[in-house]
Amino acid sequence: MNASKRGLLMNKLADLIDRDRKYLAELETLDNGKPVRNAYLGDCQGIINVLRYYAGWADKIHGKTIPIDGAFMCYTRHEPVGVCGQIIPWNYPMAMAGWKFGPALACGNTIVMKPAEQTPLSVLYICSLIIEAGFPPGVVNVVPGYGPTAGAAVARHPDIDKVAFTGSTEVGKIIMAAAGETNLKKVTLELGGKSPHIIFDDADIDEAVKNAHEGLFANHGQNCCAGSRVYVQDTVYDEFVAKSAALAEKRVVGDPFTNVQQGPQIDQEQFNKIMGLIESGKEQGATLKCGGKRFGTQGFFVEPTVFADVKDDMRIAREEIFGPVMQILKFSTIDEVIERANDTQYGLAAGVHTKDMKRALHVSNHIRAGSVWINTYDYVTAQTPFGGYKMSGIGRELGPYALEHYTEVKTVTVALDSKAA
Ligand code: TXE
Repeated sequence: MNASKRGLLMNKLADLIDRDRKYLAELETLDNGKPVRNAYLGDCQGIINVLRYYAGWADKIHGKTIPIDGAFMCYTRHEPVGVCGQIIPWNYPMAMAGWKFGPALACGNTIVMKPAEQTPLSVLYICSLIIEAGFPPGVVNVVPGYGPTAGAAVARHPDIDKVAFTGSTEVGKIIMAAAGETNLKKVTLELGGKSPHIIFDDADIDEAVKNAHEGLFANHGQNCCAGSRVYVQDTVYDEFVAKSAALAEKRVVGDPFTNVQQGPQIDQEQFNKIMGLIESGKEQGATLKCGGKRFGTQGFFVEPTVFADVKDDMRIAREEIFGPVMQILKFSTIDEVIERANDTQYGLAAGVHTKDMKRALHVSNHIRAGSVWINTYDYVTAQTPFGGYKMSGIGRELGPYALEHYTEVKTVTVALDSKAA
């Protein structure tokens, strides 16, 4: 179909999601456990924004004419990659579907998506909206199932040309190996993180406490760029720890269909992982400032937890917890904190709080991470690339950068009778 028609269909889909967003938000909360208000305002708006952003790109993806030597004309075509396998996680089911659908559809690809086994409902409902919007049959296919079966089939399938994966670093390696062992399908990965959030003593401390709090506790800590290593300069350390613990204690936990900030963790497995890491923090000598236990007696609720006096080699400072558990570490100098912040296998995101912009830019230049936020945290938009250095991933999602992963570039060279002027 015409490229412009693809854009219209994508906008139509965004309209339909907007029409049904109350239902979709409730479905997301039922499946995932996040507060329904967040699902409505955050996740639904997230997929709408991304679809609209890429709808605008649909008829603006094109090649170049290149002035090569000799009597030739040369141009490039940006063609779709073909069939794109997309495997997504459970922490932001709808939003992750949007990040994957948007660039793939704008570039004219077809999709085989496997949602996470914990959270297939919202994307299955969106399938009905894709039909209603008028996409041709076969363009978007959703195959729910487990990772080692349905997911592995996507990663290994010889007729799938590209696989885009968001999930754990461990499974990211399996996906990449599967592509290598089969048809060398193109691979993009968005994996885990252990992101540093650095607070200098000249920062607005109350603002920094608030940003560090949301940067970690948002989505129950189930966020790949959660600022889970909070480095605070020694001169303001005690004040920062006291205020962070006080804020965490006030966080409202409970039934996500009511007016709370935090619902249950996704499942027993994640709940056990989080509780195990909290225990390791206590055993390895971190100071528990608040939380540290199961919340209530039913379900996978975890008390918002803050650890102080955390050392770089503790498990809670090295492993992705993916839960509502904040680690606060102390530092003295800028060089020291840069070195410690970079001492991780991950490189997804980082934050810096300071009023000194030269210092902020120096830190930002030296941190090996795909996103750096200065005096804010976790501000991700449809227009801006997102992805990881090191073992946090390969490639970028969102913004124009994602389009490169969904196109093949063809160089066409034509012999002429004489050199073009
Ligand atoms: O992830 P998995 P899990 C991190 C976070 C979390 C940990 C484990 O630290 O605690 O990973 O979570 C599919 N072949 N993140 O076990 O297994 C699976 O079905 C193909 C960070 O839930 O990586 C699901 O659709 N696919 C993260 C998706 O991979 C396979 C988000 C993610 O599941 C597969 C989630 C296989 N062999 C967890 N095995 C982020 N980057 O945001 C599983 N899957």
